[in-house]
Amino acid sequence: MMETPKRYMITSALTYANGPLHIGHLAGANLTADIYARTLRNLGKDVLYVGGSDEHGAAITIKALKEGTTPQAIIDKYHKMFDESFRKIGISFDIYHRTSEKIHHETSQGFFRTLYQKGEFLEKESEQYYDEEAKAFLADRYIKGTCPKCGYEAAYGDQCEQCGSTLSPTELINPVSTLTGNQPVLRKTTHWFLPLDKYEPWLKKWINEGILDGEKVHDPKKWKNHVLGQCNSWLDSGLQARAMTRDLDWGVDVPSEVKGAEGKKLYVWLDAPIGYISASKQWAIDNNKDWEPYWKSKDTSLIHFIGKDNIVFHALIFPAILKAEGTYILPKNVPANQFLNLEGNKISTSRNWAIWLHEYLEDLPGKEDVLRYYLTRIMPEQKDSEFTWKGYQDANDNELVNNLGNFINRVLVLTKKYYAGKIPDFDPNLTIISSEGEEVTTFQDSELLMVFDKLQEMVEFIERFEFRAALKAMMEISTIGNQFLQFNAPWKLQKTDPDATAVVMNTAAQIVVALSVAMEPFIPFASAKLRKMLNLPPVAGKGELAKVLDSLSEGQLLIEPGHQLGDVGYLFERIPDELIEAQREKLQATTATEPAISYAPVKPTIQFDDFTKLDIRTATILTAKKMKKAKKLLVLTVDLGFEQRTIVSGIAEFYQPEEIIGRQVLVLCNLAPRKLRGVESQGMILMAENAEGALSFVAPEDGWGNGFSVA
Ligand code: B3M
Ligand code: ZN
Repeated sequence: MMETPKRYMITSALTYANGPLHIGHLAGANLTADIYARTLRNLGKDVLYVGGSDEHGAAITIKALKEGTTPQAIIDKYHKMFDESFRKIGISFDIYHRTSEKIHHETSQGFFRTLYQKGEFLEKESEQYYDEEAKAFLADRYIKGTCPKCGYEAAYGDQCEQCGSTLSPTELINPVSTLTGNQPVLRKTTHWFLPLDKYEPWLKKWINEGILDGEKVHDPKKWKNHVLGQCNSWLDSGLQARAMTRDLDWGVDVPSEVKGAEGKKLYVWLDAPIGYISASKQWAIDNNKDWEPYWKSKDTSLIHFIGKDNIVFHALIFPAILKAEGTYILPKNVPANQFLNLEGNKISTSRNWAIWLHEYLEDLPGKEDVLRYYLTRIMPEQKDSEFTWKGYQDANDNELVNNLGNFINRVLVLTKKYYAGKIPDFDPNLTIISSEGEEVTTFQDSELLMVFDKLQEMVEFIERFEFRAALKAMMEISTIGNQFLQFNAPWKLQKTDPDATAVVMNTAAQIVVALSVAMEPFIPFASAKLRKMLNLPPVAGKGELAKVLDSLSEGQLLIEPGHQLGDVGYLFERIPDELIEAQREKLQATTATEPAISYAPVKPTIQFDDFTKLDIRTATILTAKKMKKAKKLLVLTVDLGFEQRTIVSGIAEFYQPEEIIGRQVLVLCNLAPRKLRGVESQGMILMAENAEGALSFVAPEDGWGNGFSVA
């Protein structure tokens, strides 16, 4: 029997600090964890929720290389951005940490040391790919090639981003160095390997039966199918020892007392998940708390929220590391999400096909909850899903405005109107009509029991990581409220039966209060705004939901008659078409300015003799005019020094005749003459052509003499 957990340790995948956050990051590992953590806090549970930036690994150093700056500058820039964006969108980390902190280096080195001293590692010399020009060993993202599993041509040395397979560099077909584009050579180096093959039997039992050292520790039926599936496909193909160190100069040093440690760093997938523990330690220091029960007590429920590309690292490798260390608990669940697509395409950083969180926050201020709501509604829980701006607008207009906002607004406005903003007292024995259209006589039979059921349903869904269904349950409370108002029509009833109206309006106010708590995990900003309108303190994550559930089950009111409301306003507003159009255009435009460049393949090899057959000379353009009835052609005369020639050139779309007179160019002058629109062209001007087909002169420097050969 597993007991109910005493506390929860919740983690969101640490984001590589090598580019801004986008909606995919939110939908995968962060919004999920945040809703989960907020709900548990509202239930009065003991929760520690940590996140942070992943600041090591090739993802960082390669970005620095590309931008001509240092890894430190890169991580500082993006860590700050992440911290700000997460805060603004309301991700309620208890601490947002970073793996470049000293405490993290020490913690992860401590792990390595323990495993080393326990003799868990295999020290192995092996042949690894090496880039002779960059003088670097190539592991992980330093090497690319064709995926042996799916044929994707840009798979990394550790993982194929197309099919999600975990790879090792030697499995890649046609490997090339991402540093120089060179073909790597094999060279010997020594590393420390985690013998995953040795752990395979217990990992199998733990994953599939939830049994560890003879004890039931989790329920595999509660794990998502695709998570179990990925783990088992790995386990079935046989685990292999995996190197836990790298030859790199950016990362956590292998502890210096280890013989041969010099120049070696911890593998980023060893240090990164330990980042959750370092973050917890820092949180404990900052808050004068003890971190250890969260990581070492069997009555803690450890939950890792991640995207599907991180499954094996969190469900096999990190648990193996924790178990090898010996004093830690293993995750109770790893509820990985699938991927979120955007307007028909995969989200892609390199093609700039994304909604960047910092831009969203700037472009659509005050709409944090709309994004949270819509992302939860379409969350890729079981399969990939899709963000569209139209879907975003519809969810806002039809659900947040028309359902939730409308119900709350009607109740608050009518309370202001009929009772000067005071919750009315009522006679509980009067007859009203339920949201199901039935006449009910007692307050107890009324809506509040249905609301109680929905709240419980919502909590159960969240406990099962079914956030879409949980959100729906929350919204159904509002639907109940709307139907209840519709059936009783207090705006009419008030004229004929003010006493019955008071029952209706009091009940409706109770539903609004229940909603203000229920919506907090999903749309915390609207919840805070509503609590202000209700003149109640904000939901502070101290068991408010538990109190609401208790009160409802005991037939107690959530807000007392006579309670005075605050100022009332709208919670949500319609999103105008122009706003959606602007966002759509932005998406298309940013992509257009940074297209994926497709380079023409290199032509078959020629010999030097083939080249010397070309007679290319320097020349100056003397005259230029447009060719009649030919949009693309200019008729030029050029001075080759030894003679002048007429050349017809297809550059009219890129150059005006007057601007090119006097320009120096290169001319292929032994090309057989040919007639273009009746004019004989006696040679060809050499041009460079880019991916969009635009042309540019390639030329010697100004003032260079004419008639000289290109060699
Ligand atoms: N930084 C990969 C990612 O951002 C990696 C996750 C680490 S979690 C410990 O997708
Ligand atoms: Zn693949």
